[in-house]
Amino acid sequence: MKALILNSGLGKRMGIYTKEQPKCMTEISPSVTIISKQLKQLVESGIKEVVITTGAFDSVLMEYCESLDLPIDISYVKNPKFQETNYIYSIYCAREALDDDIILMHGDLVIENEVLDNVVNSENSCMVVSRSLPLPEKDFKATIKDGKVNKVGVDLFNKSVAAQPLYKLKKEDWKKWLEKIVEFCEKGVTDVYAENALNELDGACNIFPLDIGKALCEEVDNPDDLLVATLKVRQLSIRTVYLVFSADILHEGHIELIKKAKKLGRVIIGVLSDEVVATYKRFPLVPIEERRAIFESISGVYKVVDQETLSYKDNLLKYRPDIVVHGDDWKEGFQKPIRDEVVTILASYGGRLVEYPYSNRERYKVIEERTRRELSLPDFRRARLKKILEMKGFATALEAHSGITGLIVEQTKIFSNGGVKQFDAMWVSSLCDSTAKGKPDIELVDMTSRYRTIDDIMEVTTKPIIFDGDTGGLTEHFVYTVRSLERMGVSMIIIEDKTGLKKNSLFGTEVEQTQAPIDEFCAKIKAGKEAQKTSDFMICARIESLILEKGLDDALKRAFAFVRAGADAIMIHSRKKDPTEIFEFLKAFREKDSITPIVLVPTSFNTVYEDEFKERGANIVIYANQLTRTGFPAMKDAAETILRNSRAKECDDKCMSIKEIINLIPGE
Ligand code: SPV
Ligand code: MG
Repeated sequence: MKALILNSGLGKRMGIYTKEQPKCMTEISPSVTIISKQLKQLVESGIKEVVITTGAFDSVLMEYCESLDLPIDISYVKNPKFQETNYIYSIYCAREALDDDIILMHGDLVIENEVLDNVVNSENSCMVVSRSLPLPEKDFKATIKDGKVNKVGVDLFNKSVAAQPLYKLKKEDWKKWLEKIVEFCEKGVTDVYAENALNELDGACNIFPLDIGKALCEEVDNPDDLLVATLKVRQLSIRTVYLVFSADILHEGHIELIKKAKKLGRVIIGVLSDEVVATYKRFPLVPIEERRAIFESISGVYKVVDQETLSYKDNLLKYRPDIVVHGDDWKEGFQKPIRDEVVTILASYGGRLVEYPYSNRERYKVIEERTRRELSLPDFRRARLKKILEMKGFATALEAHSGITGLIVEQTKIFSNGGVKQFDAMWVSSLCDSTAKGKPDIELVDMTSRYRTIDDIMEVTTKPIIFDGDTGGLTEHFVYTVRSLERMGVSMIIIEDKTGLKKNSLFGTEVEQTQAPIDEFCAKIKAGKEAQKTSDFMICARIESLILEKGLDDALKRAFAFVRAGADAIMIHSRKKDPTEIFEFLKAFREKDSITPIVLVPTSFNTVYEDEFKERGANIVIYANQLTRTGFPAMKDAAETILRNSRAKECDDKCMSIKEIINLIPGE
């Protein structure tokens, strides 16, 4: 595709401005001329070749254009009869160089970037028109017939629309028009508009009207026009464009979007906070400070601001951008409510939304996959639980006891209010790990086997892991466990203050269980803390006083002692349905310690919502066994159904489809 810019005219009505140079060299903003703006816009639209027709001051123009040093190949064709002919003859002179799709424009047009882009990207031949503007007195008007531009002229006042001499002409359409131009000129008709030749084709050129509304595309014929154009260019230059990035990986799709946004005005980038990204997408690899710095370093980005919510509302009301730019991928799916809100807010103050096709889905998937792999590496994974707690102050974990249950914790998301909700971490429960192996929860499944479970989960997931370490075993063994888990990338071990044969806490006092003496358990915690190599790994002390009905005071005494011994967190357990004793513990503990994270396992006291636990001072809520307790009854039911029916058909409705299974497992 080539551009043809017509600059042979004398521009006499411009007075002093055209005394020593052609009209297109008139400045419309400091150091920007009409032609420099046009050429830069063409370069940015991807045009590589331009033909400029010249006339008066041709060498001044040529020298000027070359001095701009733009990456575009310019050829100049002089109309030797520029004094007595119109631009139809200039085109005739340049005809040999025009065997291509053509962007045809007058050299005195001041055009808004978006308009030129739309013309260049038009699939059909088109001419810029505006149904929103009044018919201009002196400029072109066009009549439309059968959806196409039929006639163009300055005298068409009936049933016409305002039009500007900016066209895209597909080669086959342009050929027809050019042949007519040649015909006119060879007959000696050279003092008319090129459009007079077009009008003889009566719509056969297939030029479609491209309605630009009130966007800027105006000819500068006299100093008044110049003043208006200058003001409009100034207004456009201070127009603000807002776009938000949720991802921490910058790929060419984002850069493309920023480039497009820059053409619309001053770019303000909203960077989603780490918390929002972690909650709604996945944990960000690059923290907000660095993401902010990356965007700030992109040339042409006017301002970078934080966006603390997925909703744009606060920032739209604060910065009132003229335009919001986004890929068109949010028209459907979970982001739609966010988009709807943006549209409503923009409409409330006269802003508008510009959407571009989201074309990098596949590429993005590849990069995202690479990122996920990085997130699953031990150092990244281990540190993440602490980071989530620092960031949000609260995390949820769901039990996983195998690769597939790990994938369920990893991938399960629900979409609501334009956001996504998902679990932050995984709990490798001793109860569920033992149950999956058909064994009782009495520390019978040895560490090697437990590590195998962790490895299976880790191989296919990225979320941080909280490991149920039972009693931690002998202190001499515990230090090795700590180092092994830390090396694997586990984030936290929880050990309970029991000694002897451990039984599951939910048995309570129905079975014999012995609580470890405080000093003995403190020594174990201390040894564990000394054994670990990084500061990321956490040892959480679990207090069984309420389970064993030893009372709140005993629980608190132990909690403070364990914290003093170095515990990074405290888990308080209860098997009562009523959460009162848990609430009492939270209150009393928080009165003295506002920092140490508190972990809860609300299997019995399960009527309380996460928000309430959080408000009362808890930091991690573990759903400790729900996948196991829902999964195995379903399997048992399937087995009985097959036995009852002597075939599997009756099971069908209870089964996940093979397709769903395949989709659950990445890379299948
Ligand atoms: C587990 O999930 O193994 C636990 C929590 O230790 S509980 O079963 O409630 O004791
Ligand atoms: Mg357990």
